[in-house]
Amino acid sequence: MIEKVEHSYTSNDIQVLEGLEAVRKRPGMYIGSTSERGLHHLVWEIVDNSIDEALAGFATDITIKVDKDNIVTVEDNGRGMPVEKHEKTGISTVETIFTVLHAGGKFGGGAYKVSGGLHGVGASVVNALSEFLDVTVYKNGEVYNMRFENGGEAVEPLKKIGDCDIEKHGSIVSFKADPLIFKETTVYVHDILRDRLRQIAFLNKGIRIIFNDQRVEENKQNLVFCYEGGLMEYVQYLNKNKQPIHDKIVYCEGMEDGIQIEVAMQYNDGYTPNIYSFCNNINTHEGGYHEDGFKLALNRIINNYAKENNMLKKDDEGLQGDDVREGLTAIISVKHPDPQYEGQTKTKLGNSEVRKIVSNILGEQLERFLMENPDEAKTIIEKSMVASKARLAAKKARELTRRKGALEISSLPGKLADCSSKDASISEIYIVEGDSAGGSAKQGRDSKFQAILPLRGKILNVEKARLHRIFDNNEIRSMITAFGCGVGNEVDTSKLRYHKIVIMTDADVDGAHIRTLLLTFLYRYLRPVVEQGYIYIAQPPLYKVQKGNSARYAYSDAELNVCKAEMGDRLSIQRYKGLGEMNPEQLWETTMDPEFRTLIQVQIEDAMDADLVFETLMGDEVEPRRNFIVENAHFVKNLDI
Ligand code: 28F
Repeated sequence: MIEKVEHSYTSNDIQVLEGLEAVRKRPGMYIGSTSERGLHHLVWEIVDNSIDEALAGFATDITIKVDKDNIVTVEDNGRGMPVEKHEKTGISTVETIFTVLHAGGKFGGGAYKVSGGLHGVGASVVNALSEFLDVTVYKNGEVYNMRFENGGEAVEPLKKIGDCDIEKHGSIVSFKADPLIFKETTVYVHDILRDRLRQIAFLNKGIRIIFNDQRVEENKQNLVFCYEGGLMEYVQYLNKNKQPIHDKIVYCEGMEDGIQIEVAMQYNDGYTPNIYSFCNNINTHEGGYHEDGFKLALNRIINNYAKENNMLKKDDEGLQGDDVREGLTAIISVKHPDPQYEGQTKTKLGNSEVRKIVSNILGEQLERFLMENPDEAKTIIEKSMVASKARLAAKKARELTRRKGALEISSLPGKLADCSSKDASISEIYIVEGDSAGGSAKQGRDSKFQAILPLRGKILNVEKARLHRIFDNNEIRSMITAFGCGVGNEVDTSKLRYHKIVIMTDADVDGAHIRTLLLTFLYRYLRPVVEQGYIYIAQPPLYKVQKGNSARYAYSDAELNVCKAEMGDRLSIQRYKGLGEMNPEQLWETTMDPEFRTLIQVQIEDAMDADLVFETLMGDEVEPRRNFIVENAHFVKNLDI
């Protein structure tokens, strides 16, 4: 739990900065975008305030309700927002919170905002972008209410509307996103809300989060997320489709210089590490000093333990980072009063003091864990030693055969039909399933900017292979060389040779499987390329509908029905079973021509859920896999129509 805040906010803490018109003029500046993502941001802004109130020790329950009209209501049982007149603004504090930008955020006297999105801009932004916003406060036996309309205009000042039980206290905010601002959509996605609310609950143990979505079937309307075990339960959840190799989860927490840290970890029998870090409940995809501190401590303690227990020789070069992280699922969560975010997507924690704090606290507690749990210690060290041996053996084998590693290959793969342009920003590479489709694509393409790389059959399931083996796979080596941006820790997207990497597979189950294998590989080994939006999925048509000399293509069953309705009777309908059934012209027309094609940009909204998704698809569990292919694809989004 975060330190209880001794300082009580006074109404003076809010600084008056600028008006809400600025927000409506340039919403992207405040919430990133006005797409689906920006829309959800509204919810997170309000929920964050409730989370802060809970982390300050005053609220235990938070309810998020979405009704049939996509009106969102957030309620907490905290102290209730202050209702008295604010000294600087001369209006009530409630009104100030909802009409003055940058109200909220940091305050002196030891109180600080811990949760908060990348923008962390507060409730006034939500008000500015809402058709209406209604706030109710329960405090000191009294009920207050205020309503805003048309992007934050106060209907009337805050007023007392009644009395309540003296024991009741808290805040309720209802709002409706303004369709004039959110032109694409004002419909919330159940899965996005559910996944993030669950994650918030894992990251803040003990807080009860109730998600009430009135748009879904009645018996599924109420979800309650509350995890007394916090990160410990999070790790269990992430490992649920895997085979853990020890039961007891390593858990540690501590606080130094006002910085709170919490770590949980457990090894499974797989090879890939799954390490996720957070600062103030935000996923720090790009890592940073908390992750560095974690890695340092893990390395140091495991090596020390192995040497002290004579599992490693004293003069042995020891276990390396990759060895001790093989098959490790870990969550590192820090809460920092003044976080600095860096990196390309501002998701890298830049506070250098955090490294030492995490390394010290984790080091001490991990050491104790290993001493107190010799069986788990033995299992963990043995796994790292096997990884180390495999790494050394692979290295030796490579040296012996003098085979060059994937990174050192200088010439492009033979199967690649490259484009003539050297300008990466306009260049595209199609990864095509099978030689025959590859042939059509080569003939049909515009060779100025479109390159084709045919892959033969199924590519290696990297989820099931050790790091060093994946580079022996020809298809994977071809891709790495063609892309030109390196692999793994060395990825440099400025060297990417194509700014669109398009996966083009058949529209059947096998095609979906190959696509998943490719995405898994890209996600594991070229993550920045995925995160920065360079990966696309081509959409070949499912049907050709012909009547006399005129033909149309349908990309879904719904479109087929439209074609049928519009084109009348006596149609010949051809169902495409594979790309190979299209001739080069058809492939160009329907799937590759930038004027007409549909590309789906792969967006990993949340690396963690994507990982679960991949895990579900690729793991040993058969049942969850089938469910995914039909139901979920919300990490992909429509782009280029
Ligand atoms: C549904 C969304 O926004 N809950 C909130 C509080 C409680 C206090 C507070 C909020 C005062 C000067 C900012 C109460 N009593 N839920 C919420 N609960 N804000 S927002 O204070 C706001 C500060 O500027 C609160 C004593 N101290 C703080």
